Amino acid sequence: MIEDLQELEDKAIAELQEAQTEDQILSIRTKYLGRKGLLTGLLRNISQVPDAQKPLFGKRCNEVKELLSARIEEKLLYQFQQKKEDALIKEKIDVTLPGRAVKYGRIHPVVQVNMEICSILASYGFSVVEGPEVELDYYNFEALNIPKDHPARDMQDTFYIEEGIVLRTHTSPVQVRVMEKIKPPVRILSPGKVYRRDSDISHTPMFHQIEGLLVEERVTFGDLKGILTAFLKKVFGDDTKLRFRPSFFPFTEPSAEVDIICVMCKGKGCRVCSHSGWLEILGAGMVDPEVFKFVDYDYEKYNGFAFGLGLERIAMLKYGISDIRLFFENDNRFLKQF
Ligand code: FA5
Repeated sequence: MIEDLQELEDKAIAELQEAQTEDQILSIRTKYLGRKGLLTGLLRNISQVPDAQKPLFGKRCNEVKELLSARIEEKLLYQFQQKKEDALIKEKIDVTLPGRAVKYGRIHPVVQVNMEICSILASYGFSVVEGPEVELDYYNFEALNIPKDHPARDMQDTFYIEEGIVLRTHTSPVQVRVMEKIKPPVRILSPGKVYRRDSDISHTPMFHQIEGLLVEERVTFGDLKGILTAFLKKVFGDDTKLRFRPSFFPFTEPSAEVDIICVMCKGKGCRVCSHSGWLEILGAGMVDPEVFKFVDYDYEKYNGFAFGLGLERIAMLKYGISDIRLFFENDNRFLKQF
């Protein structure tokens, strides 16, 4: 029996040397050391060993078991390391390959124009304030001298949230909110989104305006004209042609609209300017004393002017863009030109 043990050990070691894969090693372990394995079988037959040899046989069995277990573990570890090394060689990364280029975003042209205009107006002493986009009917219309049945409400097709609450149709409600809070002198501008039921190549349902408001003593229409002309020449260049046209807004009196010569057709008339040669970019006027009454300003002492300009229109003119809707399509090929 002791000789059988030696033979078993030699065979197992030889088979282990031949084994190439993890599966082969594991099956050798089962064959010799498993519950129904050859070594376990020999041990089970210990009753057939003469009594005198039993301690030696038992000892040898344990030695063989320990030796085989150790060799099997060694071989498994070797196999595992070998596999890891093979994988490392196969998955080698070429660190000299150039990396993928990162695509940088650009500042949206409307945001660029907004920043430029705000910084020019800030240099005239105007400071930026913001107002809510979901607005009370009171601020959007009522306190701007546009009562419920006033025909001027039709000028701005309104999105209603519910009775008495609208998506603001212009930035002018910020005028009232500011005047409710502070006493003159006032010099503010308020950029932001506004909403109207309107859509064609020069109108979108959401667009951006900048509101300007100045209230002091002895302000004249000449001051308004002077500031707007100086500021528009800074934005569009000194030789830009602009015109002031008489207009009507319930919250300013007198009122005007300012047009810039259409950059697409240089004033000849085209689809973008509705064949007029001009594009309207802002509305303005002297603050109507009726509005001052709503905010408890002394309209005998103070007067002022206000203006509201359309940012997309300005960006269209500045960059020669023929369709306002391009600003909202988020096409990278369009946006990366600015
Ligand atoms: C107003 O919204 C007045 N609140 C402006 C104002 C302020 C007048 C203060 C007097 C005093 P108007 O509806 O004209 O006015 O709009 C002002 C500018 O917004 C227009 O000149 C135009 O440039 C732009 N605009 C108007 N509707 C749209 C639209 N649907 N899409 C893009 N731009 C528009």
